[in-house]
Amino acid sequence: MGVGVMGLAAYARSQWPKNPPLAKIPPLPDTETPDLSFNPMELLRDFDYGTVKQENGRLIREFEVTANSHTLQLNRAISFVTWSLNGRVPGPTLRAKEGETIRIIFHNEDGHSHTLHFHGTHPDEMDGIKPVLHGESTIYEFEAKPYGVHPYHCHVAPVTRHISKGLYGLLIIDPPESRPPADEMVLVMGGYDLDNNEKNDLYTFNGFPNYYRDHPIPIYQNQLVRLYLLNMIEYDPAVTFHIHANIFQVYRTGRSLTPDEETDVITMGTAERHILEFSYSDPGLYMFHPHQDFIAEAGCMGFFEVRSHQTEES
Ligand SMILES: [Cu+2]
Repeated sequence: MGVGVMGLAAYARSQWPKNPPLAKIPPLPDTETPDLSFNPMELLRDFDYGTVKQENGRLIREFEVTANSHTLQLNRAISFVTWSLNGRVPGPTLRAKEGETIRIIFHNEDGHSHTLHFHGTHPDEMDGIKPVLHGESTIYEFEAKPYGVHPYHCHVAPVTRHISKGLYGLLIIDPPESRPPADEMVLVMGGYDLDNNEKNDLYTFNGFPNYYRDHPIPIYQNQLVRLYLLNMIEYDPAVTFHIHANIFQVYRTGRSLTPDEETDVITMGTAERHILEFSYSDPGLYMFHPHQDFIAEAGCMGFFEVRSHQTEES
């Protein structure tokens, strides 16, 4: 296509409407919590589109991801040394368009060796299984395909430990024709094994136990929500995800443009991910959580706060 004429910045803009496309986002509540290293309310709708570059006539969408250690105050009593990516757990939600060349520059500033292994398709040398030592960097470069929702994670043994300490995130590859407008957000389910006994002690959506229980996610009544949902809980072979008082459409692995099923509870093994779509017709507070209630009660719990436009605008 005529990118040279169009200009790179214009090209990059033309690839996506502002996220979330055309959806109206409620004002975020005041979630000032100085003890938090990152804000899960912002992380929820934070998509990293990288930087578009042109090299020898090729367009490359480039991302930078840095691994490090990061102490998170998980609740009033418990702080825990995580392994983070760009200072957060989960790592950044990378986003590209199917068919683009993407380049991920990975820096390892942590004391242990780590990698980034991407799901999706790519040549073996880009598979992210060769450890990147402390202080070193590597480049993963491949064509973004197929469209869908793909997890990435560290693949250094013991992988369960490297994942459960926080080294994971999502790569969203958008289909050639964008999905319809929606309030788009990411929820990643994770577990923390605090005492190294290969059992999870706390569970989370987006890094902090019970964050969205204590700070419900504002959404608008009658507006489509598109949820990119990933299960990265290690040690428990599978969990479910359930939303209250509603039914959602499931696009399994994000690999279709029409729903595969509708339900209100979906079972997901470790690394399984889907797109769920729904909207609420009545304002109120609605819970979401895995239906393994011991997991929900150990931190994997949240609420949607459904607001009416009228209330908001009056
Ligand atoms: Cu690792």
